[in-house]
Amino acid sequence: MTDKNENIYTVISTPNIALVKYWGKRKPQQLNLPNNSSVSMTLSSDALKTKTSVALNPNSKDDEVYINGVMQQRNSSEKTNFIFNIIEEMRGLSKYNNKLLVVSENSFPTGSGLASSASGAAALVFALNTALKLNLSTRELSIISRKISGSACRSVIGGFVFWEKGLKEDGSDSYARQIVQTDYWDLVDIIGIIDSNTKKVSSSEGHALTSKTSSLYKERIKFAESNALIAEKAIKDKDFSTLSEVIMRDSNNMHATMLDTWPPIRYITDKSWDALQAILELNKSHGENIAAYTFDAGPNIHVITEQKHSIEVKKLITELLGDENKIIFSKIGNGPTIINDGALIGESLTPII
Ligand code: 2P0
Repeated sequence: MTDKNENIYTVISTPNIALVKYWGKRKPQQLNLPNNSSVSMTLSSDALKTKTSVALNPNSKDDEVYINGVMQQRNSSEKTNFIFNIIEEMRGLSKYNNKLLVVSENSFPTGSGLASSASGAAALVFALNTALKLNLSTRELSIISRKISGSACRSVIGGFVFWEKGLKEDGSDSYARQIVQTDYWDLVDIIGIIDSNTKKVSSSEGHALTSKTSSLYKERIKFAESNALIAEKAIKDKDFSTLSEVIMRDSNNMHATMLDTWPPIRYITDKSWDALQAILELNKSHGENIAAYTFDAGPNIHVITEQKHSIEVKKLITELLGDENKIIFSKIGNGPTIINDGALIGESLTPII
């Protein structure tokens, strides 16, 4: 399909992996304002990506949103409402008064702890910005995408990223900024898929439950805030020894508060733990840290390492999982990319359009 349509704008965006994690929200919770700052690496688009097209749709009665081929109904979930609200908010900033069609597809399972919402929200906000000719700054796009999904505010920027927690109730000082750009340091993320099924407790539920019930959580906020600052410096210094320890301990700490939640939440499985142990053993055998494990709200292991160690790490995780197809290899990415400003639309999207 090669029809040219001047009214279709397509953006490719990617997830990010948090090296220091966001877990728990301050009030007002619907703005996805974090209790602590966090640090991430934006992933490259050859690994995991979301492709989102926005079409100006003047003859339609209503805005239409399709995610992975499924038409989204307003009010069907909190997340869907956020999406429709953001469309309205961004249209309100523009000169365009008619309806929009949004088609979004992930190259990876949604809701499995692989940050599909971060990637999707960043792509949507970028595509709307382009389609509606808003010319918003990266900071403004970060703030808007945060309202759909907190971690999305980090995916609008490439390279290494710091999300300032901010203090204001309106969220105007809670946005992501770049620490250093993509090619500053050649770290990679080797992801071992331990389970790609949808998680039982969504991140949104988890954020709320942990901050409300975990007795360890107050300490977590202080620990994570200090970790974010240490990680930022270690990245600027390319100090893998310091960064790797912060990454592993911050992940441990977040999962400890999850276990301390009532009723308890456990995202990592026995197999995740085996993989964690294998990374500790690997570091021990080298006499220094050459790799750091981290787990998000899911069982899949992310191993951060320098490119020079990536073959050894990949081999280890492949042996552990017994299947090369369960490994996703990602470099650091540049953030959202506009792929066809008014040009062609990809084949996979055409049937729905
Ligand atoms: C993070 N996670 O920093 C942490 C680590 C999961 C564990 O951000 O409710 O999907 O949309 O703001 O962003 C997942 O939470 O939650 C997350 P909402 P989000 O990446």
